[in-house]
Amino acid sequence: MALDKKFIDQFVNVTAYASLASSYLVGKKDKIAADKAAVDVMRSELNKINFKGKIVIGEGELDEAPMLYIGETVGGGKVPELDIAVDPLEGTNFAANNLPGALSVIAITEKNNLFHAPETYMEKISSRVNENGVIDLDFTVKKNISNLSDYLNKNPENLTACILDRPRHKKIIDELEKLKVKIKFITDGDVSGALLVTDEKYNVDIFLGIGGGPEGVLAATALDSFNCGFQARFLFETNEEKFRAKKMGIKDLNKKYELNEIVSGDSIFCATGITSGDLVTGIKIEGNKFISETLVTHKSSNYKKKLKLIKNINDIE
Ligand code: VTB
Repeated sequence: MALDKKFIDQFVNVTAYASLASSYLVGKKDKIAADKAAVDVMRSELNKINFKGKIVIGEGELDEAPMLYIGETVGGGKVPELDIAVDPLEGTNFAANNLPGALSVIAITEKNNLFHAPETYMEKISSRVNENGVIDLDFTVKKNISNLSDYLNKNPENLTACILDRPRHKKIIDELEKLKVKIKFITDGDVSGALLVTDEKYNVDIFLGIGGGPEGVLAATALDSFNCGFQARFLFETNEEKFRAKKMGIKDLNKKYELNEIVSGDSIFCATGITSGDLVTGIKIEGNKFISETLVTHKSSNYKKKLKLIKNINDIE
């Protein structure tokens, strides 16, 4: 079954209002307050929508987060039953320091169609290629770049790879440099990083590296609508992480996940800009009005759009 189109505007409102709430705390050097503002509003907006949602990716486990915790039920109705992944403030550093790229993100599928990702690191790879055997998490960087170069008919020196700037990526970065691939380093925010492959205008051909698992699931939802390729593998550092993963039902901790094992069926994805970044522009306030921009996808209707909303701040209950 497809998700009703009426949900598109309703979920856009959720991330737009959460972004507005967080935008008042931009540049205040307080990550926790900026996150809390987005969480509170996201939760109350979700509860105004007529559906029964289960948070499968949220602010943490019940013992870690009082709101939008994993397993929490949201929504003001009994049907339809949907799974929800949220990242009310993706890029808390960006918001706290008034840097580009802070987003409010949500992904929705029908019940049991969204992966319940544990709060661990995830090795990820995304590109515009959606065919088996071209880009693969198990290939070397060299092989992936050479395949991508053939596939896109571009020399490696004309390819751009996006990666989080972290010491853990030294080997990948050294390899990319050796191959003369251009690198777009991001300091945070790999939901946006992974999505820069969705349109040639962003000038990113491949995204790779290790970031958050929950962020990977969110990005995968949008990548699915853009018909892009994505693969992932969780990385567990501690025994506690392994234990939690097993408790969540993950049997093979080293499994490589294909996109359709992370998200299946119909989906809606919304990412609203809090501060302006590569993907969307941030919240602007003009007098009584606020302007937001949201990247929205709805898989079954092939809807992919950047929606600008202009709303009266006083109209928000
Ligand atoms: C990752 C990434 C996120 O934080 O979770 C990162 O997926 C934290 O990574 O997009 P480090 O532990 O290396 O700092 C973000 O960049 C922002 O939430």
